[in-house]
Amino acid sequence: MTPPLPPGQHESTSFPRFGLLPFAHRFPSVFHPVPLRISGDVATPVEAGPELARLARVEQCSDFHCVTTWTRRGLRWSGFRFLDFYEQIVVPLAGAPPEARFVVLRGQDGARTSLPLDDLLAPDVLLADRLDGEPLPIEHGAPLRLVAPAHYGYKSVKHLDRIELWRSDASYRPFGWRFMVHPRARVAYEERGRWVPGWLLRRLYRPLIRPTAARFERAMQQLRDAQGFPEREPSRPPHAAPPA
Ligand SMILES: Nc1nc2c(c(=O)[nH]1)N[C@H]1C(S)=C(S)[C@@H](COP(=O)(O)O)O[C@H]1N2
Ligand SMILES: [Mo]
Repeated sequence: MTPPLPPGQHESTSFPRFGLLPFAHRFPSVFHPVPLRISGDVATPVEAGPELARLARVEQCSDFHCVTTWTRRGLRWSGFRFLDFYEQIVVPLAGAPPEARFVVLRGQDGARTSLPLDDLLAPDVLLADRLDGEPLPIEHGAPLRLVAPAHYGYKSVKHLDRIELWRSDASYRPFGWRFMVHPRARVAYEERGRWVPGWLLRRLYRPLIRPTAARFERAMQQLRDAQGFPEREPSRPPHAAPPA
């Protein structure tokens, strides 16, 4: 039996390309795997490229909950646990301080968000590069995205290329209106936004779903038309390690 949906969510039959409107027409500059830059309060800022591919690959089926109330159930992601990435790359290579508490995640399109480090170390948080048995499409965050199933979709940054570890959130400026951004955004607690209750945001957001999805799809179609995109690089597996 499928478990009930979280409070205020309804099941979507499609999985639309989605986000805040300013990002509809922004795309990553690089679609093939890019190194993940790790910086902030670390001893040595580093880039993780082939190191990522050496982590244990995991497959995971999870539901995806957008804050505007649509949920896409049973997406089959493949990638690497953030926990493994943290323990095997960030701590030893970048020298993350034991007091690091706060993580800023940035996408190639300029999108950014943050989460407490503890939330990211949950075993179901992935750095995903595949979806439903295929390389991650541009629509859904190529070449690499975060997948944090217990959090609203706006924490799952697409086109991820930078991660910053910080001791505090002192200098972080979230994108968008403050009321729309909850520091944790846990779906189970309906932490849709800050100050404004979840049940009220449901009503404000629902009418925006269709026009937003339509805008994102139009922008994607324009990119396909303009570039003959997306054309994948057939010979190159995502995050392939260089030949030994
Ligand atoms: N880089 C980037 N990441 C992003 C967004 C975005 O616009 N740009 N939108 C967020 C929001 S609000 C949602 S609901 C999901 C949508 O993911 P999808 O486009 O794969 O459905 O991505 C999140 N991550
Ligand atoms: Mo969203």
